[in-house]
Amino acid sequence: MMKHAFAIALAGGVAFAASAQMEVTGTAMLHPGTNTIAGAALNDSPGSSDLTLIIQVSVDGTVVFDEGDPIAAIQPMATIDGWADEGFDSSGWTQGTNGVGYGDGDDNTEIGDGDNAAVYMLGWFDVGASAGSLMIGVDYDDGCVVLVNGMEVARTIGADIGDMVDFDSWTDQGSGQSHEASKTDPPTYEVLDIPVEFMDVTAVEANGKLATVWADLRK
Ligand SMILES: [Ca+2]
Ligand SMILES: [Ca+2]
Ligand SMILES: [Ca+2]
Repeated sequence: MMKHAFAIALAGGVAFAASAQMEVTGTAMLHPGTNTIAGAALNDSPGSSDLTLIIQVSVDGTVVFDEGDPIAAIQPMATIDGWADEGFDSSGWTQGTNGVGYGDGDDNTEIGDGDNAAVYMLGWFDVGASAGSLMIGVDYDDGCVVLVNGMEVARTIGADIGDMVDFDSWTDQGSGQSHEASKTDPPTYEVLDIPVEFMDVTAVEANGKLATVWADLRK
């Protein structure tokens, strides 16, 4: 029910908040078929009483991933290589629904605690024969990093997150960063307009092609 209610609100152009504490950090490499959205929910410092990450994805103005959609989640206790990549095996993770965290009564999948910095969430959305725009909305406490098909596209500003988000990426390691989730129903998202590069390849061959493209860009 919540999902449908929000779709209507979205069509009316409400329930959006301009991004206040987020920045775009990369280009989304989209392809036809199933694409992977990954989010790291990050606490500010040990003992934090709450954690939240809810993600919404819109492609060409249509919501394709929303609160309540299936996700896999984990509270990482060590580095997990490639956790945000397409095809990553998350079958051993908690299977739940978007979003994740604990405290404040705003988490569909309750996971995590104040002794640990991060909770990872993996979800999936379908793209058709083309994709020109990608809007990603996040409602979060205290910080987050968002990746599409394994590449980072957005993160919280002014936080002490390293170059690569990791299991111990507390957002306040001196910066003082903290941020409250909206706790509204439906969520109030901070929305980011993510640059898109569309590759007309099938999901089966996408992994290798995307890796090749990004390796070239980094030269
Ligand atoms: Ca917190
Ligand atoms: Ca929460
Ligand atoms: Ca808080």
